[in-house]
Amino acid sequence: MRTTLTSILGTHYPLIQGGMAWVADADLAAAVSNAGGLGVIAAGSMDQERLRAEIRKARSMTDKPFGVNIMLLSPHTPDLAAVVIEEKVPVVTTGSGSPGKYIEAWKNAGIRVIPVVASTGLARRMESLGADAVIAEGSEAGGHIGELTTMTLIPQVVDTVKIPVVAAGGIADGRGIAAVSMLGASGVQVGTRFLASEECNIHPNYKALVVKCRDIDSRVTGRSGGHPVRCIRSPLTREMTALEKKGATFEELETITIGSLRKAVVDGDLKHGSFMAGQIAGLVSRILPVREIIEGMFAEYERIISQGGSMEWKIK
Ligand code: TUI
Repeated sequence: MRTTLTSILGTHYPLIQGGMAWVADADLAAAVSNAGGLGVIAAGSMDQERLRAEIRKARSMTDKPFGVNIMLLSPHTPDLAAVVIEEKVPVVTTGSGSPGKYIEAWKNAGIRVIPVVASTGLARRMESLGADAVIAEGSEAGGHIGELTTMTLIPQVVDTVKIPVVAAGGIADGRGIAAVSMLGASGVQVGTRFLASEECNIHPNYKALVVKCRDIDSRVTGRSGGHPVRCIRSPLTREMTALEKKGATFEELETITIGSLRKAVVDGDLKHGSFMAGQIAGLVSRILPVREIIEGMFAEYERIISQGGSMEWKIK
């Protein structure tokens, strides 16, 4: 494929892997890049030396471009922002805030900057500061989410900015790619689908939960503290919901959420872990190699659009 986004990214497919904190390491990023997407190392759980090591490891595993995701709530953000420049990372994605103060330095270093936005306002701001594209992420997504759904956010962002819009939230197969292409998206970001990949290093308990969870098994907690987070329902989400109903303070909530993503990813702790995943996890039923996931998605997309994407495509 050759599209505006593939030329910005230097990839075969217009696909970016979600920058999932604690999850997306060099192994996953290199696998996605080798399969023709843009693999992304998530710096959210790392300090600068750990990030540098992961970048160098990914370089040893692929000669294709890959990116780094900077999660802006991280206390290490200023140091991590410098590492991507020092290590000459070709693409940076960001999440959970505005990367405004870093964009100029990244652009001066020749880095392609693609922030995640959850509103038209931030999309417009990012375009005016020189972002190469934006990832518009709907609230179907896993982890930290905004208010608007993918279906409503994408067309509004597409009408707000001239730069390419990458759709995220709820996309895990070729139907999802076809759908957001109709809304004007120039590409997709996929996270949850890669949780159930062979190359993803999360604990087997986490993968098993993603594979077995149903459409209705997703919960959003943390709204009271201003950082809503979507996870697969668990004893932790139940406790969070109960505490929030009682009007618990941010500090009270923090005592059970601190370290909970690590407990899910590293320890597979079914009681205390937060198993972040998008609503589309209900559709994910098989652990596959990354290459099969990506090739399968785009083969299905091609099949749909070759029939004109008509409303009858499924009906024989
Ligand atoms: O960042 C994500 N997803 C994440 S980050 C993460 S680690 C974490 N864990 C617990 C609490 C908070 C974070 C897990 N999942 N997705 C991208 C994303 N960005 N979603 C929503 C946003 C966002 C929201 C508000 C971006 C900007 C924003 O406002 C910025 C502004 O200044 O307007």
